[in-house]
Amino acid sequence: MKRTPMMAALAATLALAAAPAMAVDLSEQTPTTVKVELGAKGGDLVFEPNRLAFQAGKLYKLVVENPSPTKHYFSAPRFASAVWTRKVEADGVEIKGSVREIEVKPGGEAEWFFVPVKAGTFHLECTIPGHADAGMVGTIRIE
Ligand SMILES: [Cu+2]
Repeated sequence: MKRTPMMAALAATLALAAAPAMAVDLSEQTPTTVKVELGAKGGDLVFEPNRLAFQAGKLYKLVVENPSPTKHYFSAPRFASAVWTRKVEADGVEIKGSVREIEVKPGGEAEWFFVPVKAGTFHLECTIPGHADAGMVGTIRIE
């Protein structure tokens, strides 16, 4: 059978459609950077922002900063188990594997690289006694 231009175009389209599935490596995407602050300079016990949203399947770099005078935790265990963690970087150290919560000292910063894998709404809080009650809570959504 003679190969018509239409068939060639169809073959090219099928090859294009198949290519992403064959080449996919979600961990090698360019990350989307999202920043969250733990506490405020003046000492307010808040997450800024206190609502975060991510899309499943995309690579993120979550920059967790602490501009406040005391240490805080970014604690969201259910969220942590709904993402695939590539690594966490802090102070020249790189940690691979799953993460449950991140402690950030005053003036400190950590970078959490992950790909959300499960949709849902998750609770975020600082686990230092009294901080969640004072308002250090948030919501994370994966869509
Ligand atoms: Cu706190």
